[in-house]
Amino acid sequence: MVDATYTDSGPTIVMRKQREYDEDDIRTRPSRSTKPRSKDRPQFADALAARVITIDRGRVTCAIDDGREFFAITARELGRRSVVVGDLVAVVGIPEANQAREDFARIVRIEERKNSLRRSADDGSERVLVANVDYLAIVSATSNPEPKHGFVNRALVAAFAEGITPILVMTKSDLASGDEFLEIYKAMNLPTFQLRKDRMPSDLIEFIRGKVTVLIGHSGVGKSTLINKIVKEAERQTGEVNEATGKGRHTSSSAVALELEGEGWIIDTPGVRSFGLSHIAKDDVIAAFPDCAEIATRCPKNCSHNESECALNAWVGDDVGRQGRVAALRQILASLESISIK
Ligand SMILES: Nc1nc2c(ncn2[C@@H]2O[C@H](COP(=O)(O)OP(=O)(O)OP(=O)(O)O)[C@@H](O)[C@H]2O)c(=O)[nH]1
Ligand SMILES: [Mg+2]
Ligand SMILES: [Zn+2]
Repeated sequence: MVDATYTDSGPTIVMRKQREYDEDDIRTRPSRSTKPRSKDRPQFADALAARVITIDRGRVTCAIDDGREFFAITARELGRRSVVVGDLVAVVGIPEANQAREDFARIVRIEERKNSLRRSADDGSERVLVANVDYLAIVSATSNPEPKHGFVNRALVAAFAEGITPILVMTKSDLASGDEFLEIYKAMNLPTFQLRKDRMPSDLIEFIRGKVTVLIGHSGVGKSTLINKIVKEAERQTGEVNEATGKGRHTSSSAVALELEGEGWIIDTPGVRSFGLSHIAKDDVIAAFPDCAEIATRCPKNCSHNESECALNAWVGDDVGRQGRVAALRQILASLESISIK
């Protein structure tokens, strides 16, 4: 069993004598002596609801409603199940404020996830980035680094597949206009925000209030810069974009959930290099375009939806709105295909 002490310069992990923790290890619960344990009492009836707000090199930090944050380990009972940022959990043994953190709180239950944002790696493995989000903010910069449709499209698919509402966020509007890049998404009527760091993102703040929003995007697009404007005490580190390569420096190294003023959460994530989707099927994408999906039921079997026999062709006709949506659908399907080919 590993124990840890905490100093200003970070945790010092010390190996202690081999033993398992049990409930008696939790010395931080004052009600212990007044509430005798009964065999009939459901296990962990006194567990509190918490949210996983960050995981840094395996170290899990949770928060509870009163604002307290603390380190936690997953209880033995959970076996190999692991938590991700955004998980809602039940914990026991939460340290009191100002108490030495010599024991970890224990996560005794992971609540069922309403969704989880996942991406697949080249080796076919799947990684859950975050769980239980309402909005996926897909962040691109107008330039430095250049915006990429492939990335936005794949992120859109990932959001649709999990029933998460995507938001398009374009940063660095002071450097160039994002209009041209955003044109193809117009017909999808997605919430779209064009921002610059010298202005307050008031509309976005208003929009995400009370919700859980995760920002994803390439390194250097300005996710942490944006979060610092939205959450006053965030103090997220930001990094210059490399002038020679136009790429970010992967400044943020782990996902962190920060509480919004009032209600809601915003999650900063490390810049992603790619967004693998081999776990997502074509039908998930089409389902995100309900009107197209209905028409596509008349397509020939195994239609790619980008061929002359495709039923969408006749349906589109001269309707500009339909044209836009089918074009967006086809572009997203193409992005899906280009990376799911093994
Ligand atoms: N001109 C301009 N620069 C910006 C804007 N937003 C962010 N930047 C700059 O872009 C650089 C990268 O910003 P970060 O916030 O670190 O980017 P990030 O997306 O968090 O990057 P990673 O943590 O590496 O994924 C910094 O130098 C910011 O000052 C903006 O609206 N306009
Ligand atoms: Mg960052
Ligand atoms: Zn078709």
